Amino acid sequence: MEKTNKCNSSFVSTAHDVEESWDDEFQQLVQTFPKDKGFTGMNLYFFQGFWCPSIVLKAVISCQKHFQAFDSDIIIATLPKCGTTWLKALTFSTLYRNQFPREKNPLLTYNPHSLVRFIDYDFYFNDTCPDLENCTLYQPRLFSIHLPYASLTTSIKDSNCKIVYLCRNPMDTLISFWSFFSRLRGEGFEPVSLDEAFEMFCQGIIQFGPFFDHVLGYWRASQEKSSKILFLQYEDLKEDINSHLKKLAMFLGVPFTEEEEKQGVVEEIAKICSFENMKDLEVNKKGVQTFGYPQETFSGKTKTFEVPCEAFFRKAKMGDWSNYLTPSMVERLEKLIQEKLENSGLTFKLFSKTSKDITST
Ligand code: PAP
Repeated sequence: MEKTNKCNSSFVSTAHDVEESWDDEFQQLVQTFPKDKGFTGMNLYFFQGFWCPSIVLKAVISCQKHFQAFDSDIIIATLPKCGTTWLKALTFSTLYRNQFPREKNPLLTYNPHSLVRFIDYDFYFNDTCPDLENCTLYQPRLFSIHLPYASLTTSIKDSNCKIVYLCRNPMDTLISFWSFFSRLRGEGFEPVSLDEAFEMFCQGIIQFGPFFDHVLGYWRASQEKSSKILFLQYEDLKEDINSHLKKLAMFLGVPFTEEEEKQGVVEEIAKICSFENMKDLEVNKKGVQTFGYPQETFSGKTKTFEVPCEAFFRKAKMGDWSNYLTPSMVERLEKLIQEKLENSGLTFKLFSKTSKDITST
């Protein structure tokens, strides 16, 4: 196992500060929610059937009260560590491709999290009711969210806005989660063992989890409303990015023209958004991503937190879990996958040397 490098981030300490800043009324409300430390160093509160990280609990409640979706909006929905950064890059580059010169894709100079902002972690982080009419640089508005389907605002569910959902097999998601937060916990926080993280993951105690509830919520909704929700899997994108980019463009209502296909636009977007390209960009090697939308429009309330951009680019390998999980962990998780996905029609590709792909029974 490689040595875990610690990197400085204000993620975990900001979560503690946010909790300290809650007023009495909110503290009282929160006391009614079950609470768990989770394995990331941030308190999780069980709220509306999912584990909400304390850092965004208030923002989530504000967003549920006030966010108004437009019919033209596009919303990227994911569980953390399932490929959010990649999907942001792909969707941004596809949707807005005719709004900037081909050789000047903003992804070359900005981290995808700056170009596609989170509704909860950014816009509602400092403001209970921000003006989001013209909050994005390009049109239509493109947002990102980690909330489970059941907790989306009714305006997202009932309007004609579109949702692109990306999931990833649970074993790689767990390892990515654990590695990310092992790096970000930083000074003053005890490292969490993989055993502990594994146990909590199996019990469903992860940010915005349980994992299977999140995935199945969007899976079932996408089965019912296929023109509203595009359900994608990380492993499928890894296996054939070009055909999935075409599918994405079609879903977004901006299909690639024959001329664009001839000119290699699809391959160009795939290449710019590839892990190999993105992790080597100066901005992603040296930059720091600030969440909490620190723009001037929200001046006066500028609580933000930072994550070094390089933390979003680790290995991007399918089946990396086989370098970490013990055979008994694998057996337990395989059983859980079978149990949870039974009769759902959903399957995960696990990609390991030892384990077969899991299919639902
Ligand atoms: P986030 O929730 O913190 O935004 P997210 O982007 O969802 O993280 O997931 C990070 C994972 O996507 C990392 O996986 P790993 O830990 O197994 O390596 C990261 O390496 C991977 N990733 C980031 N960018 C890309 C990309 N362009 N293509 C494929 N995978 C990527």
